[in-house]
Amino acid sequence: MAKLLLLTGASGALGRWIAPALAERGYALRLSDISDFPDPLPENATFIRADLADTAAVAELVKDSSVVLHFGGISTERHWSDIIGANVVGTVNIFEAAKTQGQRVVFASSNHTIGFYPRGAMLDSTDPYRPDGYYALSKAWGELLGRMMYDKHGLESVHLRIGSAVPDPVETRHLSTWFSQPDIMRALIAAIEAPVTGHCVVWGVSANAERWWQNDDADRIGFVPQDHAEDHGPLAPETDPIARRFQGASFAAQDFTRGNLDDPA
Ligand code: NAI
Ligand code: 15L
Repeated sequence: MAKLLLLTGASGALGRWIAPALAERGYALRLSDISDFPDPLPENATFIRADLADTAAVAELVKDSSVVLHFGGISTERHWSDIIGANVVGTVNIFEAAKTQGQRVVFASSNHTIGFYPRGAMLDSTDPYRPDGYYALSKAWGELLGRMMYDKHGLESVHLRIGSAVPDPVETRHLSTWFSQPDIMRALIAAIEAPVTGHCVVWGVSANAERWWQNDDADRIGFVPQDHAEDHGPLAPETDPIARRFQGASFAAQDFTRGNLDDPA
């Protein structure tokens, strides 16, 4: 029988193309979001509207699924009080519900967990967090929650630290951060189908020549990216000097008030 995947954030930019792509590969889908799914439902898919901050509703969503793909939540920098409910409480609700039946969680984490590293710095997935805002902190929280859930309860999770998941690269930074749609599907299938994952952190980035990220747990799930941002060009340069300096770009630049950039890191 086909695996039943729960996909949160199904009505979002990524959810709307991940859902039909997973359906085409034969998975049964339980889609969920706080907003209605705007497209015709893919084959073998149902949709349940729910707020991730609603503990009981999330428990029902997760129940009897095979794997949870947790893509729901706020996906940009916002006031911390908005982020707490959807991203912090919401992600606890997902992991606590998964703990009951032992579903693996695939978490849509973000490059913004390390957004305050300078551009060009080559990072391993084990390098210390340098979150570039409250959104980024909520993603670091999700990764650490997964770490604790595995160490304490043996609950598996795969944390995809996604760079820029856009159909085509459109700015210079994307030469480093782009994550193509086919590569996202490769990563998701690997995360769903790997016999064992433990807790792992995998850079969600294509095989870009100028990528800044290396040495992660991709081998453990058998994910090999194949696409290259440099095949798409030329790309527009960014103008904001703060954004240009940091890996997290505009997220790092938002509400940036540190005066002297020459102070110690
Ligand atoms: P998006 O903002 O288009 O989709 C997120 C979805 O979550 C929306 O449909 C929204 O209605 C839903 N949502 C928000 N609050 C909710 C709540 N309280 N309860 C239930 N659903 C709620 O974002 P996108 O681009 O599709 O990203 C999907 C995931 O991947 C997000 O978690 C994002 O942080 C992560 N990600 C995306 C990247 C990208 O390049 N698109 C890069 C890094 C991470
Ligand atoms: C993210 O985490 C955001 O959700 C997405 O909208 C992009 O801005 C992406 O990072 C990025 O860094 O390009």
